[in-house]
Amino acid sequence: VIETRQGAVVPSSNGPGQAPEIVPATIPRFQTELPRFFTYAPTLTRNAQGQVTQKEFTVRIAKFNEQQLPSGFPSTPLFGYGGDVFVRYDANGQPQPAIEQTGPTAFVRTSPGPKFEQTRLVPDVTHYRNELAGDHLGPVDPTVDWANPNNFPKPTPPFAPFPPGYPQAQAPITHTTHSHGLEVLPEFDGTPDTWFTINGITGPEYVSNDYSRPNSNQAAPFWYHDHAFGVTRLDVGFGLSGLRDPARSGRRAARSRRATKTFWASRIPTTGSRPWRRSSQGCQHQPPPGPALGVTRGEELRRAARPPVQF
Ligand SMILES: [Cu+2]
Repeated sequence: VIETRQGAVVPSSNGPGQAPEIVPATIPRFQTELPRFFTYAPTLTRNAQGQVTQKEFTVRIAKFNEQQLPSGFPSTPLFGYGGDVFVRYDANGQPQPAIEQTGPTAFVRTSPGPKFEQTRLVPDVTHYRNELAGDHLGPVDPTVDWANPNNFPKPTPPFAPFPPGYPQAQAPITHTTHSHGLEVLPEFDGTPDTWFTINGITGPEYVSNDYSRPNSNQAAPFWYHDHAFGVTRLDVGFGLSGLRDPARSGRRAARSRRATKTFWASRIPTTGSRPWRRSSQGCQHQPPPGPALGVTRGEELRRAARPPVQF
């Protein structure tokens, strides 16, 4: 017997404008299936032979609300990755994740974010758009070294409690997306000082928020997450993470399910060597895998430039 005491929401004792508090033990467990991930729908560039030579994504990061607690409870204010994704429509007309990368697309924003499904050695260009307007929802701590877009002096004791904390720290919200585990150029890796804000303030190592990446890794699930300096814990906690799947195969559905489980388990093992890959262009033989670790940046890029062999 599952005891449900839905709606056990009490007004916040933190004052007006603050989130209501819910006694954790009153939230019924095992009420909702883990969601499948949507997959970003890229714009494809093809060569004269019709082979895909580049995938282009636009990813919009913004505040939104999502039903993360069981139905009957309030939705949760979050930060989320959004973009055009492949969908199928259920009987209620609601978009659901599509397995095949064809058919209708729609804009969705989810947390965790939609999944990048990528083809090894097909580079991508991803346009990250920081649309996080207004104040951060969590307590930005300006007493640590952090992005500090307003460049205001580090506070000294006695420190202001949160809420309201320090208004100069709560807005604008800094963001950069790190692609965890991918071989990429450092300026397109979302390292902490590459952050940017909705109003054009940028970190000291910012180069561009249009990232290009070679996708040279062996087939494996990877993940992406916010990495802004000093606020990563808050931004990821508020929802900014998602999954990357850099190899397509004929067994896409099985792999998608496996990758989803892997992500939810917060464990990102490699899937090992995969010398064969079936694609819409037929079988492609992969260049021999090199060591996963210890390769130089130059070697990574040479590998990235090496085309797959068609036969
Ligand atoms: Cu990471």
